This record gives sequence, structure tokens and C-alpha cells, in this order.
Amino acid sequence: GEAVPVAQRGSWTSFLKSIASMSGDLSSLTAPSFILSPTSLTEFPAYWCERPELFAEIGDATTEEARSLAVLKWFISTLKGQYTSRNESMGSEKKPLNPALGELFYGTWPDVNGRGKTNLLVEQVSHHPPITAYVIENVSKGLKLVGHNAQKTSFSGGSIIVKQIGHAVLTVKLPSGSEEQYLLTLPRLRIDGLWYGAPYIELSDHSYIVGGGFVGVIDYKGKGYFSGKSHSFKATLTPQPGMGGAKHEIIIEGQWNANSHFVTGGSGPFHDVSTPKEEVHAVGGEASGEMGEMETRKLWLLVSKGIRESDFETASREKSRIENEMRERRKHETEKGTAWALKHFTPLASDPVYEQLGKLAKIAPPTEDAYVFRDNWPESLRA
Ligand code: 0T9
Repeated sequence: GEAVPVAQRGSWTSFLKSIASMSGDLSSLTAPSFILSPTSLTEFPAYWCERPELFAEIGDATTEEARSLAVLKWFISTLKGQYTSRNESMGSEKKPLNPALGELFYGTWPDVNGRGKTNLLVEQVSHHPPITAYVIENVSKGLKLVGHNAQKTSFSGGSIIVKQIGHAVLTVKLPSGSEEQYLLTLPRLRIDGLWYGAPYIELSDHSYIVGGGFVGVIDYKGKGYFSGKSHSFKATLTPQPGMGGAKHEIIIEGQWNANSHFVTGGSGPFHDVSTPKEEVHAVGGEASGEMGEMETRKLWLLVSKGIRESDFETASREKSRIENEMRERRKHETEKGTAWALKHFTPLASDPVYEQLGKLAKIAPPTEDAYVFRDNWPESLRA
């Protein structure tokens, strides 16, 4: 591993061995310090909205076809941030902090240029396995995205394969008062470059966007497949009889980290993702406007600072302190026969929207858990 600091080569090799021999949940494995990220997974849902104007455009579109294309454009535009931004900011993919049960993150993108204010709320709804639930809402454009994610990991041919579990539902409130819903599912990940200590993600398999009169399938391919370029995709939107959409198929091809163009059902360029992105503004969720003890940037403050400043002794001490506190909490709950009360979400064993829309694309499994948002935004995000 060339990217591995000489002093950490041994621990990197044994880390890789433990990954290879353990499948399922890698989040709790202790990794060598050079690969640690100072950011918790509860911050990741912000990637869904780093181009808030593209999200807002979904609400501005006036036909089903225009809306479906706006949803696709926004979805594609988030992939670069979701899957390559750690490589850009930190030189490689890094191991995120493993969120505590009940960890929270709140944020906002301000209203500029008539795009409306967009708010973000995230809660870690399970620690083992890690499950993160989130909602992103732009009230003035009638948009609400509610989703959750978890991962199942395995090791194959020197790479980590990550199957994403979970989905999101985008609800669009139309000016007529009726609602349109889109079911979004997530791609599979392959983490390569492990041997060299320079991990990076390639997407594979496919994901769906079902709603608005179309069944959309996005196929993901890396180098050497249909375009020969990394981070390639091909999106096919097929009109659904009886769902009222357009009558023609739309096909778009390109690279999700660069640009894409129409192949069928339109002409010319579709999207270019090289426009600047806008990171979320973190907001405290307490009535005072401060961050509470369970808010990610407060909870992990000293761990993150330690990692950023290469003070790994402090980082590791603080990390153990937090993990021990959480273990104590769980122990007390077991003793008292109580359970941790989630703040913003109610778990449901099945999701009627997933079932209904998923059927149209024969999505497997036929149902998934849902985390229903209780619509209780903190005061600091309501105004
Ligand atoms: C949802 C995203 C997800 C979370 C991360 C696999 C991964 C945890 C989950 C899927 C977001 O919308 C998109 C992006 C990156 C994904 C992470 C990449 C990653 O490596 C971690 C896993 C758990 C590891 O930390 C593996 C060990 C590490 C040494 C490799 C860098």
C-alpha cells in the first residue's frame, strides 16, 4: 500500500484481513488512524441537497414529464457528492464515525434566488445495525424527501461490496392540491483501491426512480463497460400506462460525476454536475438555538478535532468515552426494561408507498421498513 504511512502498514494489513473475514457490519471495526474521517454518517444525508436549486426545480416544473426529468437531474446531481467527495476533500474514501443511537443533525440551505428555504433533519434510528433516517423539506416548493439507509457489506476479489438497504420517498405537493410520490432506491457500491490504502467508490447494479408516470431505471457501470469511462450511468424512463405520464421512452447517458446527454426522447445535453455545490449550514436543534448533547458536531467535537489535527490519542480516548457512555445507557435501559425513545421518527415494519410503487418496477424485496417522520421540526428550523 503506497498511500499507507509506513508506520501503519502492518495495522492496515491486519485491518484488511479483519474486513475480509467479517461480513455484515464493518462500522464497528477499529481502523488505522490515517483512514479515519472526522465526520459521522449522520451528516451524509446532506449530500441529497448540495444543489438546492435543482431540488427546488422539481417543485417549479409544470408537467409530469418535466417533473420526472427534474427528479432525475436532481438525483444524478447528488451522486458526485455522495460517492466521490471524500476523495476530493481528503484524498481518498475514509471511514466515517459510527453514529450513536439517537444522534442528530440539523441543517438548512437558505432561500436565495427564489428557490425557497430547504431544511434537513437526521436521526440515527438504530446503532446495531447502523440505520440513519432523514427528511429534507422545501415547504415553499411543496417538496419533502423522507428516507433511511443501512448497509450490508461483504468482501470479494479484494474489494468491499456494499449493498445499500433502505429507500427514500419524495412527495411533491402540486398547486392543484394533489400529491405526487416518487420512490427512490439506491445503487450498490464497490470500494476499490484498498490494497494501496487509497479507497474509492465505484457504483454498480442499478437503482430506481418510480413515480410521476414513469418507471426509471438507472444502470451504473465503471471503466470498461458501455462507455469505457468510470462513473458511467444510463437512465431509462419508461412511461407507465395508466399513470398519466408521457407516451415515449426517455434515455439519458453519461457520467454522474461530469456530464450526461439525451439518447432518446430529447436531444442535446441533459446535465453537467460541475457547477459549484453548497454545503449545508448546520443549525442547533435546542430551543436556545444551541446544539444539544446528541447533536453530531457536539457529540463528536473532540474526536473530530483530534482526527483533523492528527492528535489521535485524544481522538481515540474521546471515542472510547462516548462508546462507553452509550454502552452504559443501553445497559440501564435493559435493566429498567425501557427502550431509547427516538425523537423524530416512528419505525414501521412495512412501507405502503414502497410496496405500491415498487410493484410497478418489480423491485425486490417487495417491502421494506419505513421510518415515519413525526413532523416535529425544531423551533430553530421552523421560522
Ligand atoms: C449513505 C454513502 C454511504 C451512506 C456510506 C460504505 C461506507 C458507509 C456508508 C453508503 C450515503 O448516502 C452514501 C457514501 C459512502 C459510504 C461509506 C464508504 C465506506 O467506506 C463506509 C464503510 C462502512 C467503511 O468505512 C469501510 C472501511 C473503510 C476503511 C474504507 C474506506
